[in-house]
Amino acid sequence: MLELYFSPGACSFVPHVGLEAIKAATGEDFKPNLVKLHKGEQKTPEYLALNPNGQVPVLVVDGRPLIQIVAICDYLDRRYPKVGLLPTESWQRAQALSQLAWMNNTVHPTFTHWFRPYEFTDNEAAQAEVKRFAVEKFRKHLERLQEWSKAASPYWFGSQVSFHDAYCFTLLRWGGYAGIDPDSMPQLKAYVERVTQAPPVAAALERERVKLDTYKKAA
Ligand SMILES: N[C@@H](CCC(=O)N[C@@H](CS)C(=O)NCC(=O)O)C(=O)O
Repeated sequence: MLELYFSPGACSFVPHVGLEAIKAATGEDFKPNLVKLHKGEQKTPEYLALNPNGQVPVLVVDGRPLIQIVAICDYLDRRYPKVGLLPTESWQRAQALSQLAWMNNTVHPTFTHWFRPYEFTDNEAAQAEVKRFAVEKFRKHLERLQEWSKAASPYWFGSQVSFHDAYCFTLLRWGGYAGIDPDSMPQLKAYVERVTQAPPVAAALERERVKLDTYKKAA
């Protein structure tokens, strides 16, 4: 039995899409467990017993918790190899995990510097500077994703939508909150819009009730 602890719009969208793809391809269902991050549900003793980092996502497999997106994605792909979530050839697979790791350990934390600058310094003036600096770095990371996304046909790995597609959606969507106009990345935006049409992504979006467009144009 598989369970996913997730929060709408958070990085847990990445395994959420993977689980929907597995459900569509194999019929194996999962139990979605909503975690309200804004209410601090990720810091309760019960939740910390699942993930001592107090974060989503957590994948629970027959009662055993697995944390960290890269590990969760690797596990799901190995458990359901026929779904084709990650390449099987050794070099291509290593490259795929390298890209996923970079999204998770670099692009994502750069956004966290903008979103939660108080996690990095308790000096309020320094927090404003951290935010300013982070958003420019984040834009550069999105530009690299845009370059990579040009090879997506129609998705990152071809016909099967996967984790990388879901991460690109999440990161471009977060950029809107930070004031990055998705129209300034037209190829990345067109690719991500295509991704939202894939049935596993549409199913996860419907459950999370989130939309790509978070950018507020200046009046
Ligand atoms: N490296 C972690 C990142 C997880 C993460 O940053 N989760 C965020 C949501 S995107 C979270 O739960 N934040 C709530 C908090 O830190 O209180 C992973 O791959 O699981």
